[in-house]
Amino acid sequence: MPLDALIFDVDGTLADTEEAHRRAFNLAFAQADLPWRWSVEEYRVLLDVAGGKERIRAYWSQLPDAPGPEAMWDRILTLHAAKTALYTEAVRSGQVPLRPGVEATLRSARDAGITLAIATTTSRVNVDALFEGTLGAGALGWFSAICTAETAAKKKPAPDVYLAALAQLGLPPARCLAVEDSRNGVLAARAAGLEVLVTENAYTRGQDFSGALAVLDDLTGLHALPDPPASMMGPMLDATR
Ligand code: XBP
Ligand code: MG
Repeated sequence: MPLDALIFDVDGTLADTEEAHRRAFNLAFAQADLPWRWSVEEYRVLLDVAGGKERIRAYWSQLPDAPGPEAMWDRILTLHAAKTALYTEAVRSGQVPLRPGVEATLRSARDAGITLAIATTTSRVNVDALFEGTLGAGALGWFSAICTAETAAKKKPAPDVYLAALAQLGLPPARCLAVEDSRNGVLAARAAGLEVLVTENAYTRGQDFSGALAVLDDLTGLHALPDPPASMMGPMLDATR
């Protein structure tokens, strides 16, 4: 069946943002006089929890000085707001480029008349900042639906953000393809009834991507895709040949 829409995850898929997230978390912890510093290895494990606020809660909850849930959540909201300010500042200044093949894929999909959408667990301001620092804010207009943490309270691996994107597009899942970088993303997309293509990265390499149509190093490899998804993406791939 030909493809009507591509629905993209953001973090780790459009850009390798997780290092910028990790540094922003650590800076926010330092500014708040907290001794926490997440190493790359520790952060790889923490990424199993989608969403920055939820990630801090999962980490803090297993420390001996963890306060009660309400006091903890208040503190987390303040910490996360500081982290978001630091992250958006870094990303808006162009410190994180798009991953290889992303811009070409977006442009060829548009040329082929394929609708674009975003389904991410990150905050909307983070998506805006990434585009401001890369393709320019105008490219946000390329997407017919931008569904974020504010759209769906239940984060990946729950399907909610993908279901919201499908509802906004008014399309059935069979006519869309999700592009993801993580196991949580694959589970979310599959639970929403979508086929999913994985572009793995340093943080997600080696995860269990069962259920994905294909696993690529990055989106420069689209022409070498097996069938499906090659047949689904046919018109779009033809446009770039
Ligand atoms: C990525 C995330 C995000 C970011 C942090 O998941 O879990 O939470 O790490 O962003 P996915 P916030 O790529 O599957 O959407 O701090 O704004 O939550
Ligand atoms: Mg991701």
